[in-house]
Order: sequence, then C-alpha cells, then structure tokens
Amino acid sequence: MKVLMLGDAQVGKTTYMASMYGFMADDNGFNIAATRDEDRSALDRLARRVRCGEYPARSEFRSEYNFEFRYTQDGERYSLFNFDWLDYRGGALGQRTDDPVAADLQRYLNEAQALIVFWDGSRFAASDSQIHRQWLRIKQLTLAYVDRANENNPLALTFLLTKSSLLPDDWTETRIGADLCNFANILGENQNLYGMIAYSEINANSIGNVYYPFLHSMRFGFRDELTRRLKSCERDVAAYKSRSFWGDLKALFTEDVEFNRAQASIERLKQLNAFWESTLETLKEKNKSGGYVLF
Ligand SMILES: Nc1nc2c(ncn2[C@@H]2O[C@H](COP(=O)(O)OP(=O)(O)O)[C@@H](O)[C@H]2O)c(=O)[nH]1
Ligand SMILES: [Mg+2]
Repeated sequence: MKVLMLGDAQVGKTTYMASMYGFMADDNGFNIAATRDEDRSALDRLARRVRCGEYPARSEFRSEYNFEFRYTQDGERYSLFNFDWLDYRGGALGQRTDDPVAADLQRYLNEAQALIVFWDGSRFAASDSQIHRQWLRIKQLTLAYVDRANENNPLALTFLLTKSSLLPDDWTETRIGADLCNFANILGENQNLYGMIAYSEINANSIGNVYYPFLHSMRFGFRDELTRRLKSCERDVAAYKSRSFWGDLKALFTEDVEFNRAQASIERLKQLNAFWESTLETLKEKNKSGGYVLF
C-alpha cells in the first residue's frame, strides 16, 4: 500500500514523518521498521534530532521510504505488510500539469490508499494571494484523490494542520479556515471516504499528534492485507477438506502438519484483527478530546 504526504515546502512533512517514525519504531504492539538499512540509520538520527527540537535540514532526505508494518508481542514479531511512504515535496505543487513531476504526483494520487494533506497552521491568518492559490491547488489535488473512493476502494484522508502552536484561535473563521471546514463537510458526505482533521505541534517538548493520523492512514491497508491472508489460509483448509477419502484416512494416522499450520494461521490472523479493531476503537473514543476530529 501507499501513503502520500502532500504539502508545500516547509510545512512540516519531514518533521512529521521523523516524529512518527520515532514513535512507531518501538518494537512493541503495532509498529513499523524501515526496510532499507540506509533509511533506518538516517531515520533514527532524524527522529533523535527532532526529539531534541532540531528540525530537519532542507532536502536532506529522499522522498520515498518503505516500511514494514508489524505486530510484536513478548519479543515475538509478526510481519504484516510493507508499505511506501511518499514525502511529496511541495515545490512541485505549483508546477504545470504537463510537467513530469506533476505527472508523478498524479500517479501517486492514483495509487495511494491514504493521503495526508499538510497545511501550515501559521498560514491561516495570511491574506497573501499566493497562499490562497496554494490552498486552491491543494483542494484540486485532494479532489482528484477523493474521486477514486468507492465501495470496493474506501480511502483515508487527513488534513494535518502543522505547527499548531502558531494556529490562530479563530482559524475556522479565516478565509482559508472556513473554506477547509466547508470542504471537509462536503467530503464527509462521501460514505467511502474516511476523513480526519488533526493538529500537530512538534518541538523539543512535544512529539506531536503523530499517532492518530498514522493509525487512520493504515486502516484500509491493514484490512485488505488481513482479508487477503485469511482467504489464502481458508483456501488451504478447504483444499484439505475436499481431498479424497484415502487422503482423509491417511490423515487419521499421521499428523498433518500443513493442515495444523493453516488452522493456527487463521487463529493468529483473527487475533491480530481483534487487536487492530480494538486499536481503531481508541480512535473513536478520543474523538472529542482534542487533537483531531473525524469527518
Ligand atoms: N513550531 C513548529 N515548527 C515546525 C513544526 N514542524 C516543522 N516546523 C518548522 O518548519 C520547518 C520545515 O519543516 P520540514 O519538516 O522540513 O518541512 P517539509 O519541507 O514539509 O518537509 C522546520 O525547519 C521548522 O522550522 C512544528 O510542528 N512546530
Ligand atoms: Mg521535507
């Protein structure tokens, strides 16, 4: 699966990703690991620095990462699936649609199962027309993504308001803020789109609200992978059950390793699904306590 971060240069995408990685790379419960060695050391360093309040240097890292999503309990790791995390540099946002970078973005918008739209919390007050154009462009790209949502392909969308310490109290009454709320209301009518508006402040004292946007972004990737695995195990069990009488008779006297393995896998997957469902439940509970709202 693919998760796409989209936002203008300097809105805080890399900072968010580093902080999210620092939080999620804890090898316990649901967690992630960078699959490439060079990414792992770079991200560890980046996460450590961000935790100390040091922000990433401009264009220090490349824009595509691959992570493994897994579950760890009592030191035992269960690998779930790999996913791409795309840090889409905002510089390309202003480019023309026939530009190769813009075409690349279009491809990402067509493939992602989760989109995180970054908006700088300090940019609500500004009446700058360039910022307004940027917002219109963001909306246009968001619509191109949302358009793909359907019954068989539900999508997750997050508007992440970064640098929330700089977010004006009356942001919902600003021109862009009011438009964002209105936009979310309209998008919320789409039953196949799962939306979130989240606020985040990352500095030396705060790792930011990084967990819930991440969880929200993973929901359909997880669901699809689990369904795929369960179906595969169930096919194995069905194949076992439909085999010949002689095969069954033989199985009575010998231990059928494969059958037992398939049954155990199904149990394990069901258990993981239950853990995941209860994790997603926490997303609903905290809905009203600040940090984010779902739409
Ligand atoms: N106050 C505050 N500043 C932030 C935060 N995140 C990023 N910044 C500032 O924004 C700059 C750009 O962040 P960066 O993550 O590199 O943005 P990117 O270009 O979207 O990847 C940083 O150098 C920080 O000065 C945040 O959560 N709070
Ligand atoms: Mg960056």
